[in-house]
This record gives sequence, structure tokens and C-alpha cells, in this order.
Amino acid sequence: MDTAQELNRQFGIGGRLDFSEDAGGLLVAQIGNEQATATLCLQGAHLMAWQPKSQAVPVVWLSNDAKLLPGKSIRGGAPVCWPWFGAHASESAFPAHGYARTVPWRMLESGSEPGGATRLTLRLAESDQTRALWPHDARLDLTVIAGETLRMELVTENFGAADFAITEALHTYFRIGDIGAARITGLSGCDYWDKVGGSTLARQDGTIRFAGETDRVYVNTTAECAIEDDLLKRRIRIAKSGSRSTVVWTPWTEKAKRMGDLGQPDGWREMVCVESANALENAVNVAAGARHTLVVEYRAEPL
Ligand code: TA6
Repeated sequence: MDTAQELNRQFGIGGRLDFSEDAGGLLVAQIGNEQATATLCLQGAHLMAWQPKSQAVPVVWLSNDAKLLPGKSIRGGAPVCWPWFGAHASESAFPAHGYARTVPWRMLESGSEPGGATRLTLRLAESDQTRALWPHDARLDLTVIAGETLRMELVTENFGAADFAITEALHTYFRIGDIGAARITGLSGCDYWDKVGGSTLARQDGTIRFAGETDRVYVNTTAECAIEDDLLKRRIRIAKSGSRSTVVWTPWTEKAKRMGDLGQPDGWREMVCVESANALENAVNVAAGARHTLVVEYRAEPL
């Protein structure tokens, strides 16, 4: 088991990347460079915070009720949903959104990019527990590059002799001023599965605005999209590759109340999820010996 001291010895970057153990016993990486600050929990390789120096308000949202507990998902940040997105196809007792976000990951590498951004690469630590849920010869690595932009590269490698299929997402929670003053552009004309009250197929006509619970899986789209925020007067650009689905989610009042961990009184109003994914019919077949990479790049700019 890694300790913060051992991680600092191997991967720390004086004053720019520091590992510590939080009160709940989870290991956390703290990034601070000329361009940004960021925080990542090694359990789940879970990016919890990112704030470029150009932004007075964080770009990635973390619930005030977020708890760092062994084996539990963290509410907010950029959860890694893998090797399935949503409910397991056949085992209702299996964890929603897979197990990657609730198991330990190991540091592989760290460094500083030429422009000053900080880079970490982590690998999911397979175990009897994970193999019991998903018996395939797979490796999962995440590289995070935190600077004026935030880049994340999720790499699935199949080192076995048989193909396997995955669904996945970087399930990122973005900080907005208020859900009523935010909209999403870039997905007009895309088909989506509306998950609210069942699952119906529809087509997006124009900009996405929010007036209630919204839970949509846009499929067969590689489009860049953007969150436009009239309150914080900023646009968050969400570019991606290796992803053919984009999920847009706000729980709204009733679901937020049932979930109970989105921050009081209405913490849910200050976030929206835009998730770069491969979900539903966009499942990815990873051939034996092959690898698949999903990449996102976020940038905040004035609106
Ligand atoms: O991506 C949207 C969604 O699938 C919603 O349906 C909601 O369940 C959300 O993810 C949060 O899921 P979680 O398992 O993190 O509570």
C-alpha cells in the first residue's frame, strides 16, 4: 500500500505536486502550478477540483457534501465510469457506472509539461474484487494534465486473447452560476436517449436549456460542445476524441432531494454534468491486444 511519504519521494514535484492522506485515509494529490490548481483522489483516479488561475471560480464542481470514504464514490469532480456506464446490463446488484471510481489506483508517472502544466498518470489496481465483477485481461490508465486547460486521457488496454466490450464516461461536474442561466451549445441535430421517465429517442433542436430534470445520452456524436454561463460570464469548451456519446445531466429539485449529497440548500443549481462517454449503442469493442483511448480537453474563456 502506498503512503503519502513514499508517493512524494517517487512522484512529488516540489511545490507543484504533493501527496497527502486525508482524514478518511484516502491518498490525495494536490497540484499547484503557474497556470492552475487541481486536486485528485487516488481512489478512482478521481479529479476533484480544477481551477485555472484565469478563473475566479472553480471550473470543476465538488459537492459541499462530498465525502472521501474507502470504496465510496465522490460526489462531483470527474468520476471515471468504467467498464460500464449506468446500470450493469444484467447484474442489478453491481455498482452503477462500474467499479473504476471506487477502487484504488496506483501512480505510474508524474512530470511537468513544457508550458508548466502538471501531468500525472495512474493505473487501476486490478484485484480479485474487480475480476469478480469483470473477468477480463484489461488495464486502465488515466493521464491528467492540469494547466490553463484540463486534459484527461482514459486508456483501456486489452492484453488478453479475447475481445471485450466496454461502455465508459468521464462523468464531469462543471461549476456554473445557476442552472437557470446556463445553456449548452454544440449538440443541435444530435439524437439522444431521454432517460427521464423511461427511455425515448429524440433529436436536439438548437441550444439545450434547463427547466427540469434532464438526463440525456446524446449518441453517435463526436462534437465539441460548450457550457455558456450568463451569470459567471464564461464559456467552458468541452472537446473530446475517442468518444461517440455525450451525456447531459441535471437532477433538478426532486432527484437532488432524494440524492441528498449535492450540497445545501440547492447545491445542484450550481452544477451541470457534461460527460464525454461511449454509452448505449456506442459501446466500444476492444480487440485482443488492442487499446482504446477516450480524451477530453476543457478550457474556460470569457463569454
Ligand atoms: O450520467 C447521469 C447519471 O447516470 C444520472 O442518471 C445519475 O444517476 C448520475 O449519473 C449520478 O449517478 P451516481 O451513480 O454517481 O449517483
